[in-house]
Amino acid sequence: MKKKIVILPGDGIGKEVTACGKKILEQVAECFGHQFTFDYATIGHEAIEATGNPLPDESLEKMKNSDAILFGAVGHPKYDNDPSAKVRPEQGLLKMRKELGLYANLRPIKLFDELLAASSIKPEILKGADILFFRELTGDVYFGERGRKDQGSTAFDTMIYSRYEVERIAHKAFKAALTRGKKLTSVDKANVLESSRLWREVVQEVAKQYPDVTVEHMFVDAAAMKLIQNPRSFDVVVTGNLFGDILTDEASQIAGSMGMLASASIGDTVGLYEPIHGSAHDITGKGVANPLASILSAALLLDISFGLKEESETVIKAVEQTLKDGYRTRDIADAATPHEKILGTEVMGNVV
Ligand code: GGG
Repeated sequence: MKKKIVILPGDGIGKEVTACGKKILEQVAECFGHQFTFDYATIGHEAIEATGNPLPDESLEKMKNSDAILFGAVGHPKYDNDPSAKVRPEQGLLKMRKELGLYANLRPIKLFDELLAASSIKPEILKGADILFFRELTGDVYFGERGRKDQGSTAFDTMIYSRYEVERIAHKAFKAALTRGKKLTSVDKANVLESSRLWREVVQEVAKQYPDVTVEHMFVDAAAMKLIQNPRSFDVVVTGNLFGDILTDEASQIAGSMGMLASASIGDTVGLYEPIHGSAHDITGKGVANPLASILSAALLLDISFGLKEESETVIKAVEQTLKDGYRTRDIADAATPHEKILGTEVMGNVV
């Protein structure tokens, strides 16, 4: 198979982990006789420094003309302490999602048995937890009208959803539920928010087309609690952009670390694959970042964008074996991990 992949390392540890994800794709191409060609593009802080634009047109063009995108992360601490900054790295990420029509963000929350001890949640509550989140990605407060009034002393962001936006992600989530445990939890805040009342109404309508799927509706505050209290009660979860962003970071504790969670952003065109973690400038350049989320993102890419199920499974099994052999990056090590088995980013990637 011949495919063009755009590598979009971005900022901070994005560069370090994406190098490992790319290496895995090269290995897969070599072992299975595929021809993958790679091209690089810029985004985020790096792109602002070079061009003044967090998502240069050239990057977008390369992505539009590719078969899949492997992305790292965006962000830089200088913007965190400068709320007045007009141009920010995250704008590149939002623009990319909108321009490429990437409305469905799949975030599998899978706990490898070997990491039971790395989680802060009790093993007996956790064992066997396996959740697939669908986070809506191109609506909500991220894209609603925002601004300041009263001479800047009042700020507002608008939470906005249209029927078609809810419908299309609901269909994706229901279809996934049919291939798994046939249970779907839709998370909203319909007791308070009008946009959530529309969300619930539309999910209820779509549900009629999937009579084999059991549906429950849950308020986001209750879902946040239940995720930690009884993670095994969830199968597929569908929710909006903001709630999904927050809940999946929380759910990373089920998998042991943010460094373990991969994601796929899909829509009607090219697919984009990235770890859910950000640029983590506190550890950038130290060579300690966990590359497994990027490697598992590469596995999702092989499966979803290229339909290469065996290749994807092989990558996941390699990650599993690495963990079985006791190798850890420091975010997933525990008190029992021998010092010599705690590896840096590059070596961990090479072991996989
Ligand atoms: N790899 C994910 C990433 O770069 N996250 C940084 C970020 O700004 N995320 C906001 C979002 O996902 O909406």
